[in-house]
Amino acid sequence: MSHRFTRRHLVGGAGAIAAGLAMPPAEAQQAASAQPGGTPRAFPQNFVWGTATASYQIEGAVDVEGRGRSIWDTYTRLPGKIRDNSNGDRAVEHFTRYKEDIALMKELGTTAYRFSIAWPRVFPDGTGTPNPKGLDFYNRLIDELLANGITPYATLYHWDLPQALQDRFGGWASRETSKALGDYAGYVAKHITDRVKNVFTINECATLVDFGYGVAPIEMAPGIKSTQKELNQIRHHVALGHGLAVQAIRAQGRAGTEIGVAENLASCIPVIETPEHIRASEIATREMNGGYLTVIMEGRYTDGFLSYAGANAPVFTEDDLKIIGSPVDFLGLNIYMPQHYVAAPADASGFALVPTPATFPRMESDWLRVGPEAMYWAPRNVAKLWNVKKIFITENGASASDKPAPDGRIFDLDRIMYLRAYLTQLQRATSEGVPVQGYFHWSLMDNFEWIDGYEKRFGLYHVDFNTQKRTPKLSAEFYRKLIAGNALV
Ligand code: GBH
Repeated sequence: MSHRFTRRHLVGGAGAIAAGLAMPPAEAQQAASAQPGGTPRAFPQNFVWGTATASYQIEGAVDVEGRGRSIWDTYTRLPGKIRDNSNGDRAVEHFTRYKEDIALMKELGTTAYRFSIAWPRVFPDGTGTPNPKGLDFYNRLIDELLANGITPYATLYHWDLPQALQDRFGGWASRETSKALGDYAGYVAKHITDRVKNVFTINECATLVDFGYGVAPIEMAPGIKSTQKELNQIRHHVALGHGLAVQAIRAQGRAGTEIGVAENLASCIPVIETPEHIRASEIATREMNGGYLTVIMEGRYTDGFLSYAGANAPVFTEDDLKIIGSPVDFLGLNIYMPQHYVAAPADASGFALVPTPATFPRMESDWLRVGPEAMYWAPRNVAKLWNVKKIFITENGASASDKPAPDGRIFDLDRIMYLRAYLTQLQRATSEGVPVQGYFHWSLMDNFEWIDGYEKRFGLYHVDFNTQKRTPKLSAEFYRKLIAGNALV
């Protein structure tokens, strides 16, 4: 049999045929219609479509306008910690290129943007006197977003803790840091909630604790190894910091400001969708998130959490629990993968965790298992357990090799596969009434991926880290089409 495909048929190569993949400008947009003969695949009206980023991963400009040092400035200097020995000094120069980046958001058709504020820009010493220029950049950013019809969603703490707090208090090992987060949150709320109506306190309590202070071989800043006892106390301080921030924003922000946390929850998926496994996945969701979401939503640690911790349980007061349980307006869920597959147990323990087979599919990052149904079960279980009325998917996305074709275009078919599969499950959730009101794709553009440096790319836009040129990947086109029709494509 002869080879039917020649170079002529390869999109992106020299002499390629166009194959309809020209990434056309906005006027070519067409509203996607419901699928012929099938389920309508639309999202709810007014569904919020956005992208997400974080300060240290994109801004650069680490020593301008009075910014203090963060634990990531320190950590990236330690030999061998970052895969390519890089750091966020330059990152993707968003600090100076923010207008260009907002134009990309507009090109996608997004109407919302989740960014984080660098605490050490605002309080270079963590506490005390605010830097008068600390919020200038964010004010420019917010104003430019609003001028472009993009609603800002601000995260106060996405891991760039002021180094001063690490030096003075050991970071989250002390409740002084929880109090400092509250003070910082109140100050920021006072200055931005005239224009920013949606605020997230902390990004991924679980990640910053487990990898920053944990016993896991993989670590993140500040890279401290703690005992289980210390770790539970650190967990408690982070949850307390969230609660203090909620209270400070309520006290100092404009009335009507909506607040939540953005948590990388332990998503728990029923192994098979039968009533007994589904019930087990609900119980597991509550217990496996005992340190953050559950205590935040219930204002108490579960018996399971406390008995599992035993002598290593955190020391806390009733008042702490009241603060942690301060009512929130919504929950943000960062959903990348299925953390646990759960089955009904043979005994009375409520749930059993089923080990993940080695052949489970993954994206480019080793940890990133592809389990689209996490996007259904996580919000569904959270809404059911705590009667949550408003959920945002604050992050979802995937790393891919993203090698440009000879003509420079990037056909990230694997990212599109991932996205379509996850968004199909999200649409399943919204069509059943799970109250997800928006989705923020991680990430707008390639950026500094923490310990992976610049070696893992999560963007809808490819960034050439030498020239800083942004190029839309095919997934940007996919997302743009989906947003235009507010339905799966
Ligand atoms: C998010 O975390 C972060 O909020 C964001 O800043 C980041 O860029 C994005 O994901 C992509 O990574 O021990 O094998 O699990 C997602 C949760 C938890 C995933 C820590 C990576 C470390 C490797 N992350 N985890 S592993």
